[in-house]
Amino acid sequence: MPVDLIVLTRIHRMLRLCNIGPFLWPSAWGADIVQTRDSDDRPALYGNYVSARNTALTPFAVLVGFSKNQLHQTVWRQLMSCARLQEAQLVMSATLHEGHELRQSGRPATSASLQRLPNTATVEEVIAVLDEHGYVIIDELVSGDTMDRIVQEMQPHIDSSMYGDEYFSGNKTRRTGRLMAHSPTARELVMKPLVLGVGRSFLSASHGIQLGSTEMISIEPGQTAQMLHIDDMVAGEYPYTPDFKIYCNNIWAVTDITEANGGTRVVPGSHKKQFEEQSYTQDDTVAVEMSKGSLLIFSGKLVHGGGANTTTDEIRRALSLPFIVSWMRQEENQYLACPQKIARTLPTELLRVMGYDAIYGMGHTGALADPLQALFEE
Ligand SMILES: O=C(O)CCC(=O)C(=O)O
Ligand SMILES: [Fe+2]
Repeated sequence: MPVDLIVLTRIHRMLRLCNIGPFLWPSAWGADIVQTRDSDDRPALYGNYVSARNTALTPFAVLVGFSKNQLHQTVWRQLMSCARLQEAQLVMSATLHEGHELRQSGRPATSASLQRLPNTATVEEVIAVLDEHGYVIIDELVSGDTMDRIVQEMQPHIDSSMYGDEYFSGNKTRRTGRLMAHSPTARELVMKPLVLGVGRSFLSASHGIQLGSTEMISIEPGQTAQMLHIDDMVAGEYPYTPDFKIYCNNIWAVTDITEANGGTRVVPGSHKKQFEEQSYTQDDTVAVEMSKGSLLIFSGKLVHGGGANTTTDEIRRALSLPFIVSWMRQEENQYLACPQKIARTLPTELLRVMGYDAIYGMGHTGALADPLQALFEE
């Protein structure tokens, strides 16, 4: 059967929860789902998985439709009598919904109906659209030249970046990090008042915000669509309410971005639901098309994924510079990704956003000391 990417994401998350496989961003492992019901028509997923540590095929099973609380002893015993489940070395329960029973009604948006604002928009205007639709595009917030400069600054690092994996990061996609160390122009994007203002306002329930990571994502011809996911998943499996906002992504168009060259695909409005309540496919998505210098801002709760590059000769480049709440672990460790020798040359305001701060004491360097003191100590 064709592997449903949402199901695969969910299994991956179950595996991570159970501490199985490399405890990494979804990479370097694969799952192969062979059946969705057992012989007595009881709902279950069976399959084999491989991981970087354990390359032998390992059978696993996920019991579908039962949360841990619902998995009453009797039901458990009944299910465990099933031969296929006994075979599995791993048995997990998940509140998965089978098929696409929860598919959204109505047709997905088309690129003509995407939510866009001009570059004169205010923080309040951006937040209003972001809260309602889960994403917004700001057209041409910086010049095309700015983006060309970033590519020039990053080119040697892009050229030496590895391709990713087949399941999440993309085997025809190069991801390049450490932009704060290598690209003075990318530093300006992080500090753009509108973008910083939206990040602070969107995540205002937290005492502060910080840069979550810096990543140039170059999608090359032949790359297929990335699995659909939410970025909040980096923080774990908690049943976050829609108001518990922790992640605000900013994806800049470094080249003109089209549906054909791999524009990010989003499911408008999906940020209003718990991830577990969702069962979306690529048919529910719309591709974000935007010209070079434009910005896509979206909630960490919005279902999305990189698009397929069906062109033969265009590389889609986008720069992801998300803001996250100040108490969360950064995906890219800014204290090591940007060597201290370079960090000491950067403006204080940027260093604060990179995490050199101690808001409510979190991140202090001893007796509530300001981490900037330690940075500049000999
Ligand atoms: O490349 C894109 O358009 C999106 C990438 C993405 O969502 C991710 O890697 O988390
Ligand atoms: Fe993402």
